[in-house]
Amino acid sequence: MKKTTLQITNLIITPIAVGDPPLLNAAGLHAPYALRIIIELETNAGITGISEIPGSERIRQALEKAKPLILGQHPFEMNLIKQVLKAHFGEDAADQRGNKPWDQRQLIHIFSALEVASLDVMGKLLNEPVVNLLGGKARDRVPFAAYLFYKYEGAGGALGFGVDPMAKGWEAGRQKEALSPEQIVDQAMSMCASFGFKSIKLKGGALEPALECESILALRRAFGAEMPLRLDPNAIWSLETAVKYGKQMEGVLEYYEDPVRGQAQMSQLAKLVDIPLATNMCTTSFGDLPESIRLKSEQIILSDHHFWGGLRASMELNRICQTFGRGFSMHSNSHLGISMAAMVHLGAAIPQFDYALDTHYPWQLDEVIKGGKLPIVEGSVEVPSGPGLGVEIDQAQLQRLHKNYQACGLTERDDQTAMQAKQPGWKFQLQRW
Ligand code: GKR
Ligand code: MG
Repeated sequence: MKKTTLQITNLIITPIAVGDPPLLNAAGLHAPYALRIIIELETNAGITGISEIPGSERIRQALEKAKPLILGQHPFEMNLIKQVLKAHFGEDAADQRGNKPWDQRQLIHIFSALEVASLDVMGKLLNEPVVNLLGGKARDRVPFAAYLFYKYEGAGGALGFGVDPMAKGWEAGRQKEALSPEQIVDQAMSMCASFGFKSIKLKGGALEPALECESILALRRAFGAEMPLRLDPNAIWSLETAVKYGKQMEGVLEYYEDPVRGQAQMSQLAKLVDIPLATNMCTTSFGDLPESIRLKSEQIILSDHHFWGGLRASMELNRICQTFGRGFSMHSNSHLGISMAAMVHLGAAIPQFDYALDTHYPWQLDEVIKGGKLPIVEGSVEVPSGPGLGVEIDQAQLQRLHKNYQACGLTERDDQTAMQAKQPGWKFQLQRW
């Protein structure tokens, strides 16, 4: 009997806009909607694989251009698909990442979208969870950290800076202003009470460094030494500032994430401050690793399957970190449950698990998967047990969020413009303090 070759028959690319509160960072302010793209990769076996990546009109158009190149390809032949994509789009140049806290490379987004969807197809065909395609579970539950943000009051979405007075618990907590150390402690209490997180990360680079350092010390007083704390100024501090405040946080921070810009400055800082340094901005691709190792610029590399070329590439990164004595954790951006499921499968499979992973998940109330949000209990998420990613698209929600996208007028993430609505004339700076 002739075996029918498995083929990709269609790629459905749906941009969506997800309600996001007014969170502050080094690049400005989150707009009321965060953009994502949902991918459905259909095959002639009647099986559809899904994935989610950060949204941008530029990436959506690139995905549309990639579509005719991958139709008819075998969905497991990702090495070949990568070659085809590289031949068409060219390699991402290092400077295409951009100088913002998030990554703007094109090929890496497209490849990650296709690789996760391909693994979902594979898992569904074999009736096995994605974690088993990555070598199987090293743990059943994956720990995440509370991710705190300075913020203006507001719920995001259609409410923008408005608040929903009927909200309760964390839904009310996430709307509150947080511009002082006391308000950050309140935010942490509310988030940890709702999700049971056992580590805390504070997004810095938004307010005066002295206030951000004081917020970390206030969190330490409130939660005690058993709660690991991290601060991430997104590379916007000078070396002098990073040393000054780093000294005050020695023995308090679990790690110091991208306080300064570039491997050379991180390497200098590592010699001056006794806190492990972590990065998702200075070492962001395999090509950056030799210099990171040579300069000893970071002790912890924050992977992100959306930006490191998928789940299998992130497994490779984890092994490289093990080989060179580097810690490994995971970076995030505003996201929904398909990305969360992929992060959980990866987090369950990595041999070396050093630190609770980042997630923005509690900040987004919207969801695109059936059954609503994956529960975070005691700070961790159970690996979905169904085939593939173990989550399915709720088509009604997908269409609702797509309508949000069409209505909101946003086509790219632009935190500077969102910030200018609050502070006219505000400009992003490579080094602010
Ligand atoms: O969501 O504002 C944000 C963050 O600043 C995000 O864009 C960063 O990429 O969380 C990220 C980080 O750790 O740098
Ligand atoms: Mg970071």
